[in-house]
Amino acid sequence: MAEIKREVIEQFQFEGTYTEGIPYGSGHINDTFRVTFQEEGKTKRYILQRMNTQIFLHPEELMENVEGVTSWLRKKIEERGGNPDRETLNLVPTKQGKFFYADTDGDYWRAYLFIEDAMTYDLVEKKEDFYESAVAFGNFQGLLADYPAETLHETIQDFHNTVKRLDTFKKAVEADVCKRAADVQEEIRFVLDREPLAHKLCDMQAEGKLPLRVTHNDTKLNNIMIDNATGKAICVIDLDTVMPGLAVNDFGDSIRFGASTGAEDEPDLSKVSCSMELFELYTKGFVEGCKGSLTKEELDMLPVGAMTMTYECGMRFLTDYLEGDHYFKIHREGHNLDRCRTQFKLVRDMEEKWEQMNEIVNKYR
Ligand code: A2G
Repeated sequence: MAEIKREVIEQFQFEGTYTEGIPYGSGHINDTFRVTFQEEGKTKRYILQRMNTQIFLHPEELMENVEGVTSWLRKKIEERGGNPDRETLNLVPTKQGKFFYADTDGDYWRAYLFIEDAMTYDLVEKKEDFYESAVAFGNFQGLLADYPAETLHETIQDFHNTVKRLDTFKKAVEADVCKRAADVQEEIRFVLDREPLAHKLCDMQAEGKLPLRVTHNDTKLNNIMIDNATGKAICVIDLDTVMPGLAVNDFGDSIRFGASTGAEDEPDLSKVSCSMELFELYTKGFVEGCKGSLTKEELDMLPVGAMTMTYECGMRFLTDYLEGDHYFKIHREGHNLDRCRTQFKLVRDMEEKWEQMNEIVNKYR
């Protein structure tokens, strides 16, 4: 984790005198801090992030996306009488009026208003929270339905191109730079046995059977802020991967993360399964939130989206494990392997519950 630099603090239009900066949240990609300022007895807090430019190779383009999308959301939220300071992320500009600062070491930083009296959750604590998050992600798609998607930059090329992910995985197995492949033969076989799954949605997209939409691409429960007082989902966060994509993948990633009965890195796999109760709650909320905008094919493919995203994510964790853990931040030895195993346990569980998943989707379409 990087340190906050004085130089950085001084660049942004923060109000008051800097008193504290602490690491914040459980993100795997950027370094996130909550910074506190005091002015005339009043406390102001902000989120300050050092962007991961190993992963996001074009931070200027990424910030153009974030600026475009957050100002669009602000306008839409104002129009419907909401509170844009709480219902969308709001960038804090630098003193030069830019939305990021490149420091003297070449690190890129950005800042947001901190949303007070709201939290994110890594695990579903109350079932309503998960339903709320579904409505929020559905809504997010709805609010951005007429956003000019072609103006968005692809912040990570082929982010959810599962076929390319599989290709990268195979290369990692072959190269085996850390000599770890021998110990994970079962997991490698698991991926290879399901090759057709990697192709399903990519093929449909190529054939024009699934429309390209503005998507979030990282729709985990913990990317939604829930208001402490009302229990309502108020704000979608982490907009780094907002780009054109498939709605079913946004749906699928939420199920992967939030409908699991265990944490993403739970080492005890007996605690990990895909809860059909949570799957149903999310399906209901998401379909409602999208307000009739999903096509027949998209609705048909919701369960495939769930399975594909889970499979892809497990494969990405395994690739990173094989390559020496350079992508996802790890906090213990074998962390990426534990994460991979939870994902594959979920895929297996979904395979067993396949019929039920399809019945649930049919109930809400
Ligand atoms: O970890 C990150 O948020 C990833 N984001 C996301 O794709 C998913 O793999 C997740 C798993 O918890 C990026 O790679 C940008």
